[in-house]
Amino acid sequence: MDAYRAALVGLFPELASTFLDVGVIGRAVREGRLAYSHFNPRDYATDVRKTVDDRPFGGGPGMVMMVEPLRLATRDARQAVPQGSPVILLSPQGRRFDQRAAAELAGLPGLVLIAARYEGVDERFTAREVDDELSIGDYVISGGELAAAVVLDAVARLIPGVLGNPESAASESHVDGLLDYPHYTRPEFDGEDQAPPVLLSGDHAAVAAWRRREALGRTWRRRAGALLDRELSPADRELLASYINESATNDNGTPR
Ligand code: 9D3
Repeated sequence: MDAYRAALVGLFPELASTFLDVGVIGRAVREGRLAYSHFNPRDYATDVRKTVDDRPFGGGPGMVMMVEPLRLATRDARQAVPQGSPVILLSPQGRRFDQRAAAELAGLPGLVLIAARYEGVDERFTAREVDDELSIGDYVISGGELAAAVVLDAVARLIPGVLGNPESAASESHVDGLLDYPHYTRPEFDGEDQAPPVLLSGDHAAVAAWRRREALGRTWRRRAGALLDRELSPADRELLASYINESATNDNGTPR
């Protein structure tokens, strides 16, 4: 299988590498399933000072990334990825990145990720060179590198063979729109609390039902609306009804 190829464009190459060279993604890189390279606009600046930013036309705070160093870096980055790889700008104005977007990107042969600093990039660059803009959420971070690492990490996990166990990719939280169930490990009693007895019962069907019920219940409680968008099976409906009913009554079964 050919490696999934990512090219990162940005001023701080070491930032993304910190995350991509360790853990399961690091192993994928070492095993040749994921290849990534970096293109620094600073290396393409044409003046002796290596300038990559300038003041915004029209005035206002901050600086804007100039077209030319970005364009030259991005054109080299394109050459480093297969035909059909999209050029994506990480931007607070982008459409929201989620598990569905990760799956779509993982179905392509590669991608170019552009990380900006300062207030953003000259719109003429975006208009001519960028296929899509993605945001990782509605909060402000200091630049696109962290967002690029988030996107590439989420995408890389979905490349075949990256997660040792194919079941892991399928059961990943959010893949089926539900939050994960709670996890417990030894000791059974931690000095304060007991682990749920059902998990120690050896009854695999009961464990599966308990976990499904917890996943449905947490999603209902923590992600209002997420369950409205989906059709629940009769079994799931029953599990969720039991969770909701239990959360509305005390241990005597009387309403709270
Ligand atoms: C005052 C306007 N700000 C835009 C909301 C300025 C600004 C803040 C932070 C401009 C750029 C940035 C740097 N952020 C990113 O490059 C970024 C980002 C983010 O801040 N949040 C969520 N997703 C992303 S993707 C790239």
